Amino acid sequence: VPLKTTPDLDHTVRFSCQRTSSLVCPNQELCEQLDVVRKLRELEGEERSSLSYRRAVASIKSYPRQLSKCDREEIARLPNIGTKISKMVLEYLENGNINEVEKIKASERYNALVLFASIYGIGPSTARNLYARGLRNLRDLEAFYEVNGPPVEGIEGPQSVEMDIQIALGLRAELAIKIPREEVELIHRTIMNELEVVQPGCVSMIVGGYRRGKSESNDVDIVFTHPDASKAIGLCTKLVRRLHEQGMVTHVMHLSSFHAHNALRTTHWDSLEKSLTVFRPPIPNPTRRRVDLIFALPETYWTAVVGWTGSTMFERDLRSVAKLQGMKFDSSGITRRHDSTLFYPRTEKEVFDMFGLPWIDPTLRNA
Ligand code: TTP
Ligand code: MN
Ligand code: MN
Ligand code: MN
Repeated sequence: VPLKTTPDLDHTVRFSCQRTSSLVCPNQELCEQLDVVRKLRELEGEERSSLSYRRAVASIKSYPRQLSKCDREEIARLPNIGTKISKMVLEYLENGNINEVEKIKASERYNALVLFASIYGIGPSTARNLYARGLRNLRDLEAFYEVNGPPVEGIEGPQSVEMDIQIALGLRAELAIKIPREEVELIHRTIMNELEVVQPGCVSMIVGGYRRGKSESNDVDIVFTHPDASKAIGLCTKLVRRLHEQGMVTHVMHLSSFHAHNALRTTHWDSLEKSLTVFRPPIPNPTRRRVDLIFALPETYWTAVVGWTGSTMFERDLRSVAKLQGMKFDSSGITRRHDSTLFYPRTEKEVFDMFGLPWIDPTLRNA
């Protein structure tokens, strides 16, 4: 029986993990406009400013009705919106656009940085460096990284960030095509069938944007575990090898195994075993897809599910709420800071209960 989100959650609470945020909100276009500024600030490396916009957008996302220019008081009551951004909100409500946003969207620098950073492996600072070297478009990028066609297949994993970028750039046109829900489900079933061969009895869940209700995804995110911990360790590598042998995984962008991170927490696996892959569905005329495979030990399954369902903003605020309570939340578990006690919730709801948060349905975590 699906759990029901607490009705009428207060939209003025501080953290997005305490509120509901639907996929599309009544003030969608306003959110998209402000998000342009957020994105520019992020690309320019202005972390604090970018976070202010991210928080403001998230606040508006939770507002239940369409705002109008008469709603000054309502806007003032929204959390995380200061003078500057509230002026922009009013400008939008009065004119239907925001001057600063129009200027950003028209700028060559912004468009080039957005394009560069859309390639896996290129972050904001690399994007700025490329721009400073005079690069402006895809052809410039391909020439710079010496990409002329699809990358050589193999699952050894890239030896350098440059190789990651070469793979992502070589497959850019294909990987830019969005994945409809039915295909996400088909890919999940296909992978589970192969996993059953490698290790019978695994359980899994499709997470990420799909679970938040997106009609089209940029990739497929799947969290796996096996009820028997001894059978869960090392599975990721085995599965990826099997999928490669079957001609389904053509590239691995990143592979990491379980590893103890902090000497103080030697019993705890800080990092989940995961593989970020390029997957070729076994269908006629396949389009290659990005598929993220995340393996959790059984006790960390539910924190992995919550951590990989997102959204990024929801996760960030979940970590903030945990921190205020002297706890640390991440996908691989919950830790009490003062004595490093580990907590392993046995359901997804228990993760929320642990922090005194109301249950928020995955489709309402689109902060
Ligand atoms: P993504 O797959 O990057 O994003 P998404 O599924 O929300 O949307 P789409 O793929 O359609 O663009 O990340 C999935 C979730 O996993 C994200 O919401 C937060 C979490 N996550 C991490 O915890 N760590 C990471 O390094 C990444 C990339 C994501
Ligand atoms: Mn995703
Ligand atoms: Mn993404
Ligand atoms: Mn992903």
